[in-house]
Amino acid sequence: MRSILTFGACIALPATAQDGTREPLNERPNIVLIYADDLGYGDLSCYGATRVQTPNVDALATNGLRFRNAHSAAATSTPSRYGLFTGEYPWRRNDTGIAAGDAALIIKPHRFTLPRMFQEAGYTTAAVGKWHLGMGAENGKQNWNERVAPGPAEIGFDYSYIMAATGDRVPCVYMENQRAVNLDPNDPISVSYTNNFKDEPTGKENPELVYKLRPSLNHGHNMSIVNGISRIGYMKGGKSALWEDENIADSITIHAVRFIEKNKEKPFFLYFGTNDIHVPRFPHERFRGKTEMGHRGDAIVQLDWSVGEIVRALKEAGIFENTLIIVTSDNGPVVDDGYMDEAVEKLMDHKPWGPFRGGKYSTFEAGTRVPFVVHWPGNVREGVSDALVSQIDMLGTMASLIGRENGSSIPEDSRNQLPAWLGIDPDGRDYVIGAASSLTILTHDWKYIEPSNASPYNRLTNTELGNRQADQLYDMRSDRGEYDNVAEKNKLILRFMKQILEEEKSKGMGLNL
Ligand code: NG6
Ligand code: CA
Repeated sequence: MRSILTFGACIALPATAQDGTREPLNERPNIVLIYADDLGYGDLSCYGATRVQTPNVDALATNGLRFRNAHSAAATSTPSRYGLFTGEYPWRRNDTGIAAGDAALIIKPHRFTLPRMFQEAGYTTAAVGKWHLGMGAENGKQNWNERVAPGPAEIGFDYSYIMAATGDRVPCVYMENQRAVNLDPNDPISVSYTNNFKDEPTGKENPELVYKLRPSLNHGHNMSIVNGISRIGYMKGGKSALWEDENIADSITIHAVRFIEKNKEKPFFLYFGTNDIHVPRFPHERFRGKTEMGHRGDAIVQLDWSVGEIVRALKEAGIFENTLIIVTSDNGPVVDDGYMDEAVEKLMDHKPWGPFRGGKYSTFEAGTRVPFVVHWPGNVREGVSDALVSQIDMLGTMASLIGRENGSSIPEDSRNQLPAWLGIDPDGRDYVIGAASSLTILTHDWKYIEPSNASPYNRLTNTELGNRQADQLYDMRSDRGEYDNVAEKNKLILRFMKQILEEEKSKGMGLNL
């Protein structure tokens, strides 16, 4: 592997290649990873949306690099985040599916992780916002009234201010450094994912108490009611600590901004996992009505506001130029994901999935093809890239950037794609594996979806899941919408794709890493 210095020397950036005066890459930029939730390829105006304007992300795209073939590691949150932080494909283990709100920490504390690598390099690290990787040592055994460990600190984050799981799952409290914020010790929190607590209202039995957003039929978000919205799971107590959904963006953004202000003197890595635009979508009133698409559109505007605040904080701290910012999403879009927020009714001609088929949960492209913008003035080539890139490479790529590619601890799945991420290499990966209910493999030209007995359609969310009992092969050059299965016509390509997937699988599945 090349060191950062040889990298700088052998791939000089074009702007200065001729006069040769370019400084070597700064090895210690701050890194801000803005990880949106359920934001689709077509949900930003810089990706073609016209029903919603996202000027703050667009500015990063204009002055940075916007990728058109970028992928999350999976089509849902937990496995994508697992891949992002460990550099290992989540499907190598069989317990990285959507985590319950009382799931134990999925990443083993001894593992080498993205934040750990930054820490070892002298960075201060923070996780702010959505976590969804579990907390505590054992499923369902957390005491939410004490410090819950292991958690972010045990895998390398110096500071954390997180939502343990998702907005629609209990416990609905912020955890700062793994302790519930603003908790009254006389009103302790109890959480259960199996039984309700005596005399506690639920969305199912007490719909009259659900005054902000009603759950969609049959999705199951009808258990405990927290501040006017019923959730998945049961909780009681902790009244003073419960979040108000309309304030979540403000709260996590303020904590991210504070972290930036406090740490501006030395290098830091900030993971900022937004709650937007996951359900329940209930943006602050100052964003409501900003689009004609209802809460879903307005939540995109709110997300863009958060991005703007982060940028502003970096500028005010005088470190904007020396910060590499990435904006991306954990998985593709979904319209109705459990609440009657009029997202379906008011979608109009907006296409959250862009030109692709499927969406969140799907093996079709829209499941994992996500917006991906890299901004780093003077170091990233500005424009648009069609390189094939994946979030699974975050660890390998950042290791190269900060000169920490000390080999053995970085899983083989996570590659150094720095030249592609900076816009120097127009190609990126040869292939990337995607994970939903089955595995997929995508090269520049072809997409293969392995046979699966899983359901082809999610009736609740109206998503084509892409599962078929037969092999599927699509020619992405002429059919990026994945409508014409050419598996029968292209036996050689099919065999080749299956072979790569088999080889990847043979490196390990069902592991307990
Ligand atoms: C699903 C939820 C959905 C959402 C998702 C996780 C149901 C029917 N649906 O199980 O509402 O919470 O989990 O989304 O329970 S993710 O983006 O965090 O992966
Ligand atoms: Ca998600």
